[in-house]
Amino acid sequence: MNKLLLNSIKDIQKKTPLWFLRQSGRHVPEYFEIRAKAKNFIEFCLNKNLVVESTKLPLKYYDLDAAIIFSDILMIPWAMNRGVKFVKGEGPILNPMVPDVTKIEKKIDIFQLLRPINDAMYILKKDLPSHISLIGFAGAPWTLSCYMIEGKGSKDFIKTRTALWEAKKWFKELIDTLIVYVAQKLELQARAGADVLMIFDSWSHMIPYPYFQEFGIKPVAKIIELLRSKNIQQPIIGFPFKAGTSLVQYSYESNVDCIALDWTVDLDWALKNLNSSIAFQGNLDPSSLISENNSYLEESVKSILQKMKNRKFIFNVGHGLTPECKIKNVKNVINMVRNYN
Ligand code: 1CP
Repeated sequence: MNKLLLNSIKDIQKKTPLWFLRQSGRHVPEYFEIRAKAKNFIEFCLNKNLVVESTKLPLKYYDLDAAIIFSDILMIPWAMNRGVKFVKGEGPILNPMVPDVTKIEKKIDIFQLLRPINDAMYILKKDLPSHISLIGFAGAPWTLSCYMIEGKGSKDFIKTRTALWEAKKWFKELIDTLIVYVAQKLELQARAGADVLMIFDSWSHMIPYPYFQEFGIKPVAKIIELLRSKNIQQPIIGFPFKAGTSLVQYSYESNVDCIALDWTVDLDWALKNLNSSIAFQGNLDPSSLISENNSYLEESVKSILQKMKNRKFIFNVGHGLTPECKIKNVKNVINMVRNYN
């Protein structure tokens, strides 16, 4: 079966595929009923039936070209025994790692610990209509290290940035370990039937410029090299969130097949400056999906489609849908993209 999303990473298509980052989450009403069936968020992500149900949930409402496996980037830190918990109203909490002091766990079996993801993917592969691409994903080593060192989200990740130069040997060891585990998590999903793999570097804008190549680009290139050496050929979407001008180097050196662009990126600039051989994904501002007044939303959708006309392109938001986003606005966007010529 022809999958529009896969085709559009390889070549320019007449039609534009679309899906939405965090499409399965909290803006869909039944999400809470599904989540309530598990004891906590980690148990939710480890329950193959609940994972299947929530991955399929957005397809009940929307005509989409992809389903993203319901999971979280913090399942790798969980597997590394970092005590990951999701606390209501606070987000994720981990046992913080102390640079140069905390021992780095190197002997875990990702394939065994994350087996429910494998099992859910096998079920999804059978259940999903064949035109829909199934997306597997992982967090990039830098973003995972941010959560593991800080022990939670942060507005500036100062402890992680300091570790870059104060505990460089230890920090490199952590990143090198994460490269292996991220590649294994992606391998597991590819072998279980993922059509596309995505690497989220949600905190790439926290990397100080002199370190961007070493910790924002090289780990991604290394992960892709490891996957290709195991004959895993699925296309890779990289998402260096808000990386600004560093997107240029990332587009040439990370070896991703598609680069996801956040809502701060000027598409004219991107067309001029980024590697023209790779596909783009993005970059609608998810906040435009909140309002009753759709004029800015409609203007943005048209402008994105117009600019990306002669480009390998996947329509998406420039970051995750938020709980406030309205289902009718998402439907409006889908109609516009489907009817665009
Ligand atoms: O459509 C989907 O919802 C797909 C599943 C998915 C994905 C791709 C979830 C479920 N999380 C993620 C990735 C993820 N998790 C990222 C990368 C993408 C991004 O930047 O948004 C990050 C940074 C996380 C970490 C995370 N998970 C946070 C912290 C964010 C921060 O600002 O520090 C939080 C709050 C979560 C919980 C989570 N993960 C997923 C959902 C639906 C939720 C909300 C849990 C809930 O309230 O029920």
